[in-house]
Amino acid sequence: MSKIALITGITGQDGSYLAEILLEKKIIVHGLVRRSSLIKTDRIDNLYYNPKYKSKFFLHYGDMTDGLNLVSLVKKINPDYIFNLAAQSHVQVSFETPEYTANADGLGTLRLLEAIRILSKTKKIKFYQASTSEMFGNSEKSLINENTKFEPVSPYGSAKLYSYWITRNYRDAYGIYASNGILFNHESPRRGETFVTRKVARAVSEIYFNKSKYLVVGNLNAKRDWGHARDYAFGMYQIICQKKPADYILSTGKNYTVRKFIEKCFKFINIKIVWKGKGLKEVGINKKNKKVLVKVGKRFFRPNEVHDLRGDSSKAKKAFGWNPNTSIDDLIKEMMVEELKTLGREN
Ligand code: NAP
Ligand code: G4F
Repeated sequence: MSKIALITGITGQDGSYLAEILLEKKIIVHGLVRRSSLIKTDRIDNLYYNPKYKSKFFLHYGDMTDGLNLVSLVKKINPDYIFNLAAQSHVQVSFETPEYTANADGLGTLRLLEAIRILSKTKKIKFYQASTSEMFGNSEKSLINENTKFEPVSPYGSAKLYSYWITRNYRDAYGIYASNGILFNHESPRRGETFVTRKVARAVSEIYFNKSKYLVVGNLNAKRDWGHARDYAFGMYQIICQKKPADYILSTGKNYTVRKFIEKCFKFINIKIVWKGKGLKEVGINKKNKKVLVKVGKRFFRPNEVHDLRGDSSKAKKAFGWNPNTSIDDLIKEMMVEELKTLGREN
């Protein structure tokens, strides 16, 4: 008998990669999709309309803020695995919608865990929670591991920390197989367009095609540990395959500033950026023709910021051999090639 998985957040970046991996592993995949006035299944249409997966891939309307809906879906689908990836996942937006973020990202997890408990599935269903490096805030200046203190500095980080703990609580109290993957930033051509890597790749490609004059960003000096979403989705699958539930960090162990990421994307189109000025007046200039290609905009700064994130994933490496296979340069290459291809087609 094939195993059955339910993925919340299946229409997102990670959900789409995870669905591909599970289907390849012959697992039947059910996904939770929010109803909206526009159809937003672009990232999974290749699976949904693939005849190969006709009786293996199913979508259901639902929402993390609707507990009755979650209980009835868990009952109907009767999954072996639940991957809880659904979230309002944008940190800056969480400052503007803190209550909604707490509801979807925090209480949503509780609703799913309660569904497992109420339906007496505590011995059947394995649960994966999409936890985040954002929960650490600025508590550690060097390498972060599973024992590092949590000190979130955003409504998003705080809501996710509640989910992290409620996952552990249900594991300890009810014996549910429930694990946290504490993932550092991971990107891809499928990344949402308002996250910094995709925004930069897109803007640099637009500049290449003369569709845009310059890029406007916020904090150039924030450092992130950026990996590839495909590698991290495989790590999620590996985490849920372990004999015993536990919490694991997935990260590359290397980090770069937003500034460096921008320089690397411009380098891909043979432009060298030099920086001039300070703070909001700082600009990135094309060394060759002195044109301003990067500006700093106040609106992209957050009320509070995580300055520096770098993770130690040695626990995952030791337990199941997980490795972030994609270097930052290969990640940028893939994102830039995809962006240039898409814009080239539109030209
Ligand atoms: P994403 O692209 O923003 O996808 C989020 C998904 O959640 C989308 O499918 C979205 O649906 C869905 N969703 C949002 N609110 C919902 C609600 N109320 N009910 C049902 N579904 C809802 O995020 P991602 O990058 O794939 O990340 C996946 C998960 O990992 C998230 O929980 C995120 O917080 C966490 N995480 C991400 C990273 C990272 O670097 N990517 C790092 C650590 C943790 P729509 O398509 O309808 O918007
Ligand atoms: O790409 P970002 O918006 O990602 P952020 O805030 O690190 O959050 C992502 O990673 C978390 C894991 O640590 C996930 F949990 C979360 O769901 C999400 O996937 O911003 C990265 C950095 C920040 O320091 C931000 O201030 O880039 C800085 N930044 C500078 N200019 C910008 C911009 N971020 C965005 N989104 N847009 C800018 O123009």
